[in-house]
Amino acid sequence: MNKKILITGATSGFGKAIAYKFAKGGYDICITGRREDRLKEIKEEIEKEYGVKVITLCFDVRNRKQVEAALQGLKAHVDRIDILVNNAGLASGMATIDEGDIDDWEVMIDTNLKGLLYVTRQIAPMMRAQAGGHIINIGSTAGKMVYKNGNVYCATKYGVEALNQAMRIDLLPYGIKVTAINPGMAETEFSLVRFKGDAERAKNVYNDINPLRAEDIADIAWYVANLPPHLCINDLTVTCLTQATSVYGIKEAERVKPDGK
Ligand code: NDP
Ligand code: 8X3
Repeated sequence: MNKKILITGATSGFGKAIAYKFAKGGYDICITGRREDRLKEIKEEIEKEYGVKVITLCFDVRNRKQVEAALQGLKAHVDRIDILVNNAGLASGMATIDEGDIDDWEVMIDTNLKGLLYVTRQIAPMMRAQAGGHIINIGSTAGKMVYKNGNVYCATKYGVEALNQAMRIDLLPYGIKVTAINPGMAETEFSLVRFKGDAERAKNVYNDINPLRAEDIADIAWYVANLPPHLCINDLTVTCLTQATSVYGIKEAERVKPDGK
């Protein structure tokens, strides 16, 4: 029987790439998100390409009742979940604390923290009962160091960092691995969402930095999920070559190349 992975926020970016990576590796997949058309498209493509089973669950992670109903329903169809990837998340806006839009703050807190908790609260008991499993939390370099105008987004990712540690402690007796993957700048739909559809501003974020790609994070998720049973990577931070921290980076043009240019 194939292993099973549940990935939240799999309609684009990291989540989608992780779905394809694990499907290719022979996992049955459960993908979630709010955009049902995309979920259906991905399901069709993965089933055709890799012959594994794909379950789609369309819900908003901010809505506790929707999360509970969808994941209770899932439990009626699958006997176990081997891996949960808590990935669904976003940044909304960028502003100083005195000018920030409170609606943006609520969206980020409700999605990145409360949504992650609602999902985990449904799946952790299942993993406890099966005495094993792996929770992979997608944090960020923004949860390691605060940057200007990042205030509330950073706070949510610091929260994910705290929850990642807490989950590992709480779930230790049940052989459940808990890993945070903390990416730096990655070109997905992240900035398009943050800047509310302003494609030019979003594109500009990644100008001449050779950013991380969604597939890089999928490769890392595959690596951390396929270590020997007695090993658990607790916390992994990854940036592109032009980024040192969430506040310091350079352009590709500034990087000294092996030929001295
Ligand atoms: P994308 O915008 O490409 O993907 C975000 C995913 O989250 C989408 O599938 C979206 O699905 C889902 N999502 C967002 N809000 C909700 C919601 N309320 N309910 C259900 N699903 C939701 O961005 P990324 O792939 O880059 O982001 C994935 C994670 O990685 C996020 O947690 C982000 O904070 C984190 N991250 C991103 C970095 C980057 O630079 N790109 C770096 C570090 C961390 P849908 O819209 O269909 O609901
Ligand atoms: C996303 C990376 O640097 O835009 O978490 O906050 S950053």
